[in-house]
Order: sequence, then C-alpha cells, then structure tokens
Amino acid sequence: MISREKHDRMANAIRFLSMDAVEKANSGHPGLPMGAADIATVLFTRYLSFDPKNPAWPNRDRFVLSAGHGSMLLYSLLYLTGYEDITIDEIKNFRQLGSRTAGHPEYGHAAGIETTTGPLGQGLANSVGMAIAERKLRDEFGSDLMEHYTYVLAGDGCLMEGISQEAIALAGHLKLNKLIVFWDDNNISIDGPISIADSTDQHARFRACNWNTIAVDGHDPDAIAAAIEQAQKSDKPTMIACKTVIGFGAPNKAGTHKVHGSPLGADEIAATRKALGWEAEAFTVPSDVLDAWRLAGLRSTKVRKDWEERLEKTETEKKAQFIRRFSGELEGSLASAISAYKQKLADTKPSPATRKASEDALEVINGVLAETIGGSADLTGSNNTKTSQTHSITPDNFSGRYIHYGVREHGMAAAMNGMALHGGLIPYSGGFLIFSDYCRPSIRLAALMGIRVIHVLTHDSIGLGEDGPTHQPVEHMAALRAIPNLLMFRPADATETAECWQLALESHNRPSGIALTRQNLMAVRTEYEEENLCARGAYDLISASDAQVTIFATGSEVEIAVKACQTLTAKGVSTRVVSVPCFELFAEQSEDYQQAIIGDSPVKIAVEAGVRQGWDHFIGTDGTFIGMSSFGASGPYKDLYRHFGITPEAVVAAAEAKLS
Ligand SMILES: Cc1ncc(C[n+]2csc(CCOP(=O)(O)OP(=O)(O)O)c2C)c(N)n1
Repeated sequence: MISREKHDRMANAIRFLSMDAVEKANSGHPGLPMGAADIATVLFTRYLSFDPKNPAWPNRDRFVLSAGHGSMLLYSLLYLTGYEDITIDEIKNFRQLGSRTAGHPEYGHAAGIETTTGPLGQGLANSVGMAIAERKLRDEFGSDLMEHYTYVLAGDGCLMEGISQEAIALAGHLKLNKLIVFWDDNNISIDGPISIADSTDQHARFRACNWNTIAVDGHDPDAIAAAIEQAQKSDKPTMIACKTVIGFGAPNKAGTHKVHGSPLGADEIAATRKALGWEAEAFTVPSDVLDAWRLAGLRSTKVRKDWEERLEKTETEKKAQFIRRFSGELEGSLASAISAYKQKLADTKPSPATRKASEDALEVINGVLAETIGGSADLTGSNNTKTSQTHSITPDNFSGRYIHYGVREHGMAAAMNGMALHGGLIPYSGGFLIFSDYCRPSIRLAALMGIRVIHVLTHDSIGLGEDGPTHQPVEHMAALRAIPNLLMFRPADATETAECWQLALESHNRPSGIALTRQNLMAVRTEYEEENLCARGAYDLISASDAQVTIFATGSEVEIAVKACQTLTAKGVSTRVVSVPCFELFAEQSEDYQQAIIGDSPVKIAVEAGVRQGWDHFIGTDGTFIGMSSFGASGPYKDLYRHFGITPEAVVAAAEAKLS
C-alpha cells in the first residue's frame, strides 16, 4: 500500500520532470501532466498490468494518452517505471530532433507508446479498436490468453472533437466494458475556460451512449482508485470524470490556460518547488521516489510470467496461431490460394465490378486468414466486404469477424488503427472512396505509424453514375496518393484486384486503400501470370515495339485504354498500354524499370477519371491527360463518360491530333 505522502511524491516526480523538460525545450505542455499526475500515479502503481522489461507482452493492459500534447506525462511514466527506451537523457532531449521524446507521443519511437496521439480525439477512438480487439481475441483464444483493460486519458479537447462521438457511441453499443476512460476534467483549453465554447453535460452524453460514468476528485488517490475498481466491474464502458486543476502545484498559473502549452518560467518553477516541497534539482528524482516507481514497474512481472506459462501449456496449434497472429506474419498458404484463384480467373475471364471482384478475392483470403476482421460504415451491400466467413459481431457475441460500424467513417478508421496496433488482427473497412475525406485524419495517422490497415473504397469515380457529384470522387486518388507511406491501389479487373489485395496484406508496415468500381469491367488480364504484376506499381499490359503512342491508365479506365489501343493499332499506329495500379509501388522500382515503363513514345496519354495531379510523372508536362477537371454530374454512367470525354474515341482522337 502506498501512503498518501509517498503517492504525492511519486506524482510530483511526474510534475517536475514535465516542468523541467518543457522548460529546457522551451516548448511543450506542462499543464496536463501536472494536473493528471495523480490519476496516472494511481493507475500505474496500483492497476495497470504492464511490464517495462517485456513491453510487447500481448496481454498487457493498454494505456492511451489521447491528449497527446501532454506527452511529458507518458514519457515521465515510462522513464520512472523503467522502460529502457526512455532514459533521463531522452527526457532532457524532449522535443529535440532525433530524440524518442517527440513533441507528441509517436508510435514506434519507444516501447510503451501504444499509439501516436496529438490530433485530439484520435487516441480515444483508437482505444475503442483496442478494446474491440481484446474482446474479439478473448472470444477466440479464451481469457487464459487474452483478457485485459484498455485505459485512456482524454482531455476536454478530445471530447469536443466530433470523432469522440463516433467512438463513444460505437464503444457503448458494443458494450466494451473493459474500456475505461479518464476525462481530465480541468475546465481549461487553449483559448481559456471551456465555458467559452462548450456547454455539454458529458455525463449525460456518455450515459446516452450506453456508458457508465463516475465523477471523482482527480487529486484524491483513494477516490480515483475506488472509481477504477467500480469501473472494472461495470458491464459497460466507463468514463471517470476526474476534476483536476491544470498545472496543479504552480502557485500563480495553476488553473489557467497560461499553463496549458508554455514553459512555466524559472520563477514559477521555483515557486512550485517551494509549494510542493520538492528539493531535488532539475531532472533529478530522489532515490526513494525513483525506487518506488521502479518497484511499480515490476508489479506485473508475476502476472506476465503466469501468462507465459499458460501460453506454453496451450495446445500446440492454438499456441502457434496465437504467436503467428501477434507476429503479424501471414499464413504460408495464402500465396498459393491466391495463385489458384488467379488461375481460375484466367480460365473464366469474368467481368465483374471490381468491388465484386474484391468480395471474391476476400472470400479466398478470409478462408485462409482467420485474423482478418471486416466491416463497413453502413454500406455492406455496396462495399462487398462481407464474405461467407465473416458473420456479424454483436454486442453480446464476438465470435463473428464483421463489424457494423454504423455511419461512422472516422470512428471506423480510427478503431481499425487501434485494432492493428493491438495486434492479432488485420482490419479492413468498407466505405465509399468519396468519404475517405471523412476518415482521412485516421488514414494519415495509420501511414505515419506504419501499420497495416486496409481500406476498401468503392464507388471510385463518375462511374458510380446517378448518385451524382456529391458521391463521385474526383480529387480523391490524388489526395490519397499525397499521403506518404500509404499505398493507394486502383485495380483494373478481377485479377489485378486479387493481386492488389495480396500486396496490401503483405505490406506489414503501411496502410493501403483499394479503390474499386461500382460498374462492371471487362477482364484485361486474360493470361495467367504466376508473378504479381501489380507489385511493380505499373507494368506493360499491351507491349509494342517502337510504340508511337503509350497510354497509361488505372482501374476502370484501363478498359478504355485497351479499346483505344486496339483502334490505333488497327489504324497502323504502334501503341502500348501501361496499367498503373499503384503509383507508390512504381516509385519504388529501379530507375531503369521506371524509365523503361515510361518509355520514349512521342505521344503519351494518361486516362483516369480523376484530376491530372500526379500524372505528369508519367506523361510529362506536355503529355495528354484525359480525365476530370471539374466535379462530376448525376446521370447514367455511360452518359457521364461520354459527357466528360473519357472514352476510347477521345483517346484515339487525342493521339491522332498529337501525331498529325
Ligand atoms: C484535432 C486537433 N485540433 C487542435 C489541436 C491543437 N490543440 C492542442 S491541445 C488543445 C486544447 C486541448 O484542451 P484540453 O484537452 O482541455 O487540454 P488541456 O488544456 O487540459 O491540456 C488544442 C486545441 C490538436 N492537437 N488537435
């Protein structure tokens, strides 16, 4: 049992490390770590199941600092509890180039950082995915191997962001009772008191979303402990509103927005030292306090060892699956299953919409990989993301592999990030490409973190037809291609769709988006190729020696390119077609390969039912682009293609005009 006096000194260690690091960096946010130090101290010294020496232990509790600007809270905790990645020098190098202690916590910089946070609300929404993953894997592997809590610290900012509504509604609906959120209820954000911008009754809001809520004094360790114990027994997720004082301990600045995001200054730090009775020098933690923290870091060693014993005793096949799933490795048989499927496609040459082709590919994939977990933001029938293996998950039954996310694209994408970070699952979504805008911040974070989530983005152009310009993506491929470390695929037929799925699954360290059509497409890959041709990002679909014309195209427009090529060839114009399913993979090929694919035809034409941005790399600034330069329109899709001039005839005419 930790005495009150000891607790206070342990919490003050967080406060002073945070103050000192922000002061030295001359930037950062001391207010939150100082205010939330008591909550964190109770959680980490009494409840959180974690092991700094084995930070990746799959059954650890997860702790997410959703209010990422308070990063020094997390760094202090990681240093104090003994994570090797965060040394006192890292604390001293807070916010410096190359340090692990970046301005906001970045996944991958140090063990113990469970997700990248900073964009407010994201961490809270990630934690919903972590809690889903825990619940799902508990169902699958049993509580001997998987049963843990997910704790979150969220601020007023997290709760004001719209994404929080999607997240809490989904968590409440799914009754994720092992999700426990501490709301740092300090009444302050950057502009001043919360009252200048918000009047929400947060308790009423969470309760309306099927949560349990508790209110405590966030500086009373026993009250915090009692609340955690109550929350652990709840049959719903719990929000614990912790009334705190931002910048707790700073005599002149505590409780004001002045302490939110600026160094306190030497005088105020000196005054805080006096007020809290802290005599140690900057960056020095008194040995009795450090020892107490290091002991807290050892608390769960036995729990972790017991878990390892249970894993050891688990039946061989189940144990191997659990280990494989958490390693992220795919089943060895996936590649041969996809090859066999490609062989079948070459034999039958079907011409489905690529969204349907994606469903067919998923039918093969989901039959081999038990770790895929699908879903859709209320567009299941349109996205074709549900296969025979993926029964729906319900609040009381997690044996399924399919999540009805509701009309919540942003919450879906953020929850998927949480599942991927948790480990053991490969999440894929369903949504319209146009609404990638609604989940872009989470897709961007997946790319920044380098995690494997796969977004199925259907209805990928004016080809969706009658729903009109509100639903027709125009700039979306270009906008998504602009995100570093995201693979954006736009397959041309069923074979390319299968290949793109394989590439997305094999991309362990980055997210993918697969843009798919609503309309049927002819098979353009008619011969079986063992090699995954899409892996090179762009390849010769129709070769020609001394080509006068090269036509580059993606997705549904490859069919147009092929037809134009046939006409031009019949007219005696040597023409080749390059299919470009993935810009990013192409950019990673050797210079020679890229040069060879781009080639030196006097006429280069790109066809994509989107904006030109990005295409000059292939066709040059003097190349011809056939695509969109405005929003689309409502009408039957064939009329739209004619109206916007994206047809084989237009390609032929453009080529002839250039050649003449
Ligand atoms: C999506 C997003 N918008 C804006 C910001 C900039 N920002 C960082 S902290 C903050 C205020 C947060 O207030 P609160 O959560 O109450 O934190 P506290 O003041 O208690 O530290 C804002 C607007 C951000 N990080 N993320």
